[in-house]
Amino acid sequence: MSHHLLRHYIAGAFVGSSRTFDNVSPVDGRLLGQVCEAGQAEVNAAVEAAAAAQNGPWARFSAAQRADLLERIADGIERRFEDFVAAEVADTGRPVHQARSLDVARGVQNFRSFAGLVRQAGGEFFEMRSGDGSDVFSYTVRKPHGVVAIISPWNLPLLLLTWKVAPALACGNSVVVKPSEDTPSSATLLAEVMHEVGVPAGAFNLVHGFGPNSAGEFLTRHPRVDAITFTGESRTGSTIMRAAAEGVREVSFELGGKNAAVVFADCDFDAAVAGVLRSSFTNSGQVCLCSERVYVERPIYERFVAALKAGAEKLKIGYPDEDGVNMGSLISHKHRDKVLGYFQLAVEEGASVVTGGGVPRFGDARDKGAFVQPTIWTGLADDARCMREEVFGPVCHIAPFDSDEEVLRRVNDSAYGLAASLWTRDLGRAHRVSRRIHVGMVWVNTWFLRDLRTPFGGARLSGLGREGGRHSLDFYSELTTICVNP
Ligand code: NAD
Ligand code: 6OD
Repeated sequence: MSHHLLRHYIAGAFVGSSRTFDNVSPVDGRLLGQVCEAGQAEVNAAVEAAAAAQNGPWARFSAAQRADLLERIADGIERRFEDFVAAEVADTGRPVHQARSLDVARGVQNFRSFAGLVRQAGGEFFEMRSGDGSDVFSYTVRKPHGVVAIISPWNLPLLLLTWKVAPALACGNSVVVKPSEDTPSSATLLAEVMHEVGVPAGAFNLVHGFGPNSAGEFLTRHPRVDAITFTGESRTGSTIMRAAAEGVREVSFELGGKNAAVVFADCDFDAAVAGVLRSSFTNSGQVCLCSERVYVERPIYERFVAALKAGAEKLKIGYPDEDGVNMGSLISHKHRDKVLGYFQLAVEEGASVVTGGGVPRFGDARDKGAFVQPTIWTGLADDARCMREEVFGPVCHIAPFDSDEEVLRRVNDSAYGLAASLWTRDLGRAHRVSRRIHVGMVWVNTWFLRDLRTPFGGARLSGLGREGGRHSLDFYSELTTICVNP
């Protein structure tokens, strides 16, 4: 990608602003371009454009027309598929094959999936006999909230943004999106696609910028925003919730995790090793669903630690387009400092470093990048900070356990509650254990496999509400009950 200036998209036009910030490659520190930073004026303009669209042509789109539009957006992303891949790779340093098979593919799928759902969505209908003997019927209609603010993180930029934009538009809302300051590129391309396929002016608006005292805060505090949907850190969720309290706006939060993988002695051993390798190190551990706590039943503990170590040491770290590369850089040097801080803290807390724990040396431009080694710890106490706080890097701790009750207690002993994965051949045990884990999602003998109709979200510090399928339609619409006494 050539040196660029990424602009906002407001009221159907690309607009700049006087303040800009740098867009930097995490692979080698190269300057990719500049990004405009929205101030209060740009955020006001975006919100006003979104509100105005609720009284313009966009408001007259039927559900079927909105579904057609979503399909055209999906087609538009597919037409520029490789541009999206390049944008995602440039901002994040992830392997090109991952951007193709996961990030951009899911961007397309999110629009197609919600197009199908909104075409099928109906309301509820009830009949009753009133006191005077007449048959009364009640039914529900779905209406948009109005203006929805969408704030997204950097770890799966297009996937997580479109996961919210698609259902919000499907329900007829206007949106103002603010991508992470670290990953502005794919959101800008999405705005170009919106423009190309004729999304009515004001229905989709994009502002770039940071969180506190910048575009994110201005957006979430704006009184004309009717609902806020946010993916990111739990602490940011609390801050946004306080902003949403003013005006009692709806919120939906997908927040952090400290997810457990539980490996029972009766598992398919090789599948469990491959599965945990994926769930701990995919996207350099920067997926909210990654397993940072691994519990292995004692009879296979030593063998499992050795096998995961061997697997982690075979992972190829490098440039996004290198043959056979498995892991790219972290998102930024700032994030690497945080991850390396935990690497040091783990040692201070008594961890044995089974593998990794540092920075790989390449002897080329990648030494200026934000790489870290895939890392495995053992020996930490359950109350160590490294066992309780989300690191969000390529790291897991492995501990042995002796019984279902013991592992359930330890898995549930967390302030977070996003996801868990179980590895066992005993499906009866899997059912019994799954329902007792306090999380939003449990995978059995797999990880990250998603049917987009299922509810997605977390308990405790991991979030508020569920999105996915009809749960998204419920969040992104206001239901009105109409009761008719004929
Ligand atoms: P973050 O909370 O720092 O930032 C997320 C977004 O919020 C960014 O766009 C940022 O600019 C904005 N923001 C920051 N402060 C704000 C404020 N005060 N007001 C309004 N907006 C603000 O998170 P991150 O570092 O970008 O992402 C990583 C985190 O996201 C991890 O904790 C990860 O677990 C979590 N995450 C959760 C899920 C999930 O589905 N549960 C998915 C992906 C990531
Ligand atoms: O698959 C999804 O729909 C989803 N929301 C994934 C979240 C991943 C977190 O990093």
